[in-house]
Amino acid sequence: MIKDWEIFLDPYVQAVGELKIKLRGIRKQYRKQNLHSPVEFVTGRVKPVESILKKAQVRAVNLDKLEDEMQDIAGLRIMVQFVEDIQTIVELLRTRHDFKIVQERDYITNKKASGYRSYHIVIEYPVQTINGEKKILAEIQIRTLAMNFWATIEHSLNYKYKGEFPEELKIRLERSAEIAYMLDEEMSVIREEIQEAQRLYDPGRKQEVKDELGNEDDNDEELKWY
Ligand code: 0O2
Ligand code: 0O2
Repeated sequence: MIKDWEIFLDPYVQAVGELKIKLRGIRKQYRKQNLHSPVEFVTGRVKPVESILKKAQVRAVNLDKLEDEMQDIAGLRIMVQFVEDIQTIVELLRTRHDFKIVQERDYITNKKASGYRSYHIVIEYPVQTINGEKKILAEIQIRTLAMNFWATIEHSLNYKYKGEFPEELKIRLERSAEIAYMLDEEMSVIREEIQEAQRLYDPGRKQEVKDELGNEDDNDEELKWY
């Protein structure tokens, strides 16, 4: 039984903080070289204790086995503009030496029954603690902006209906997932034209370097209206 959640979750908090900086760093490097970034923005969170307990109960996970059996206590999300960017990121993550990929789940080719699409990568990440190195599991979800829009809406509705959607709502959600995917496909068709336009007109880029050494903090740039 976990007596002190704060101590248990500490390495996860550290991992999410470090991984947010690292993954946001990918975007910064692409943009500084004036290249299309496959990363649009990155978010992360440590799963709240209440959600851990609920998921453990539903999945019959023994609390003593959480470290091995709950892969998303540390969760990162990478949002991308185009479906093709997902593969670019997956390949980039596979080449890294600062963590080990232990599982990949492709819910883009194999969407979930709900309509959910995303690419999930589970990593083993070494956290340096005062008691030595501790390896923890973290889940990185990679999805387009359209997939994220759908998942966020569906997630809120899930809270309301506790997964038991009325039939009509279920059908509408499935249908809107398909429409979101059609939007992604349409955007892919005109991807090169969009990227060319973004290269020509990108007012956000110049404001990124905030000191002489180029050390910005780890925050995402503000979303801007053009
Ligand atoms: P809810 O309940 O989902 O609405 P920053 O200051 O930007 O460095 P910050 O503010 O701590 O960091 O958070 P960040 O990184 O911008 O994003 C936090 C949000 O990320 C959370 O929203 C989560 O919804 C979402 N999130 C990111 N990764 C995951 C993940 O792997 N799984 C899940 N479930 N959510 C994720 P809220 O508003 O805190 O919560
Ligand atoms: P949260 O933090 O509230 O988002 P499985 O055994 O495969 O069903 P597992 O092992 O947890 O489940 O892995 P999975 O399905 O690869 O990833 C689970 C996470 O993916 C969820 O976290 C969601 O963030 C996201 N997800 C999966 N399916 C759906 C879906 O139908 N709709 C939405 N909106 N998100 C989904 P949690 O645990 O639900 O928690």
